[in-house]
Amino acid sequence: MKTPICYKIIVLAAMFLILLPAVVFSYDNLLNNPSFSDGITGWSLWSTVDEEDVTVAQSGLGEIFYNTPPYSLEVWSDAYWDYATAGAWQNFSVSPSQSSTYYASSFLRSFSDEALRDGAEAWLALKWYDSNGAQLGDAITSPHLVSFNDEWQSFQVSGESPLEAVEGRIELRMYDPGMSGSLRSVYFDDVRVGLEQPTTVPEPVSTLLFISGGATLITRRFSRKNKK
Ligand SMILES: [Ca+2]
Repeated sequence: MKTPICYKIIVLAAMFLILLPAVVFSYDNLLNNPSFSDGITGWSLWSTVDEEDVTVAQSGLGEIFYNTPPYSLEVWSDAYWDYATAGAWQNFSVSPSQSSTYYASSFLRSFSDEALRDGAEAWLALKWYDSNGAQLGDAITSPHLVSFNDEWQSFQVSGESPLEAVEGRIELRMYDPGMSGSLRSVYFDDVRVGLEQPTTVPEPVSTLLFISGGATLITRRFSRKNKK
């Protein structure tokens, strides 16, 4: 016996309702230009020493220099007389008068020929600010990349926003203790800040497969019932 049309409609409506939030959450990112496809738009760059020695710039010289085409962000240093910090930051709005957990992540890569080493390192930092622009508490930091990895590796940090916070800030940081020798550099790409933990975000494709599998089971069950 054929499956009644009303069951098909119910199954399709259920699929739509389940899939909708899954797709929305997958793309939840509070940052502007998180993959540097629009250059450094939306990002503020800083360097504590001369720009000729520490540089922060959009990079897209070739395939290995980005995680997603066509660009990434490069931070490099050859300062040898003094320590330096350099990087990029971007603010994002937080829910007012509400404490929420924010999850931040970025891919980092350091090449062996310009390796982070001997104290030169890179990491992510998450900060909170009140309505007067004053920082609330200490920065929360991700694990540090302290040597070359020669691959795009995801680094993550999460933290709860204080009740008084009106803004959060994600920083992509590099520290160089100041040493002689060849360059130290690190690349950042695909930065994300969101209210959903990246590892638990359902992927649209797998969600679709899961739902279509469930829908097949339901329709089969209905057809079986109708056959009885
Ligand atoms: Ca990119």
